[in-house]
Amino acid sequence: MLTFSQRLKELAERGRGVVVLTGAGMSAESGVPTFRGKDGFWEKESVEDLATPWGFARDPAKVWRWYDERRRQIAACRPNAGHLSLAAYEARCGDLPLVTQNIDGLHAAAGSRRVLELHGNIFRVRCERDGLVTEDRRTPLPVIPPACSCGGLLRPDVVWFGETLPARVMEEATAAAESADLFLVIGTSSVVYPAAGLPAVAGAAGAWVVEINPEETPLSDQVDEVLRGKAAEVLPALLGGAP
Ligand code: BV8
Repeated sequence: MLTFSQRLKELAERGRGVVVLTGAGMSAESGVPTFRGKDGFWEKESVEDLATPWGFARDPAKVWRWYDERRRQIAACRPNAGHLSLAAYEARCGDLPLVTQNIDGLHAAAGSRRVLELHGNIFRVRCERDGLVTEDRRTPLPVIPPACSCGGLLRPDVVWFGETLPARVMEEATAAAESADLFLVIGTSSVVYPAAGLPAVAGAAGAWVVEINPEETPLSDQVDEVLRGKAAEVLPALLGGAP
């Protein structure tokens, strides 16, 4: 049985100055595979080949086959009770900066409005030639690798290893962490930077930092409170469910 500290209950009840950071574990109960851990992507695939600009330059078709399969998987997934709880909580509180490392779009699909996508979105594509970014939800893709109308090669509009995060989004996420009273870290292994550095920014600025994860992570012994459970179970218990 999960228990919440008095401090957490009061901060969650107050509903002001709450900031959320999510990772792949947030979408696990929607059926989206995570990256690390049992059956994780990185168990079967090489990060270097699939989630880096040099891997894409070397073999764009191979990278696109991987993303096309992930797009197909994610297109069949729906927001879970955790996503819906966060969206309902934002509607009640009026504002909830929701920083996510996820590229699946499930927070927005659940109705969350202020979603800060640090690592981009798997249903957006960007032209390597003219930089044009467009939404593309075709699954499967008709041609691999897909081409822009200008003839340039399209790439997923996501942030790969070795690429910098969108500056404005990262600035907004950092500012939110710096002014948080309560910082919820949900479903992330906390190993990928700079996203994994945000809980320390929030803690240094005085936030009560809470990890929601069924497993231990490198962050576990640095936070103020650990809720050892699944996002779709803990969040409705802590923040209330969807209406
Ligand atoms: C950068 C998008 C500046 C693509 C991703 C060498 C060269 C260059 C950079 C580096 C380098 N060495 C290190 C770095 C920095 C690097 C980094 O941090 N590497 C790590 C691995 C050491 N970072 C970068 O490269 C970043 N850019 O630093 O730019 C720069 C530039 C040039 C040179 C130097 C520096 C860019 C990082 C972004 C990479 N893109 N994804 C795609 O998705 O296809 S990262 C990828 O990992 C996803 O975004 C994912 O979200 C992210 C983190 O993983 P998690 O979300 O935490 O998922 P994971 O599976 O790991 O964990 C799931 C967790 O959920 C687990 O803890 C599990 O217990 C829990 N869970 C499971 N079920 C549930 C649950 N929790 C709750 N409920 C459940 N039901």
